[in-house]
Amino acid sequence: ILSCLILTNGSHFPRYLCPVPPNATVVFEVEVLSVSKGPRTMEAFGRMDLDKDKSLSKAEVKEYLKLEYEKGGKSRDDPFYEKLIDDIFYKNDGDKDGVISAKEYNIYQHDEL
Ligand SMILES: [Ca+2]
Ligand SMILES: [Ca+2]
Repeated sequence: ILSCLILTNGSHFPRYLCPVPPNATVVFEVEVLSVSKGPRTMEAFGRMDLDKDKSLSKAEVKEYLKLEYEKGGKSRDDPFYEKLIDDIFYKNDGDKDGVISAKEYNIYQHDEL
């Protein structure tokens, strides 16, 4: 188990390389997930957070959606984005203050998994 621990901490891969007790596997997977998903999640958040105030306003999410859709060659009209944003904020803005905080965004990402 000790050698497994070292392997797991050093890289994203070797969670299945060595046998571990059932309980330990869960812990390892959580650790591996938090390592491999965490930075990517926050990177996407940072890209959306244009004014870097660590929260996403509706305008920022809209900008991001527009960019993403235009990148895919499928630009949409405003009502389309508004509806999407309403849905996103309905699901993610847990305290209903009109912005998605980093914490709320992270919770959303985990739900998606
Ligand atoms: Ca912001
Ligand atoms: Ca909020």
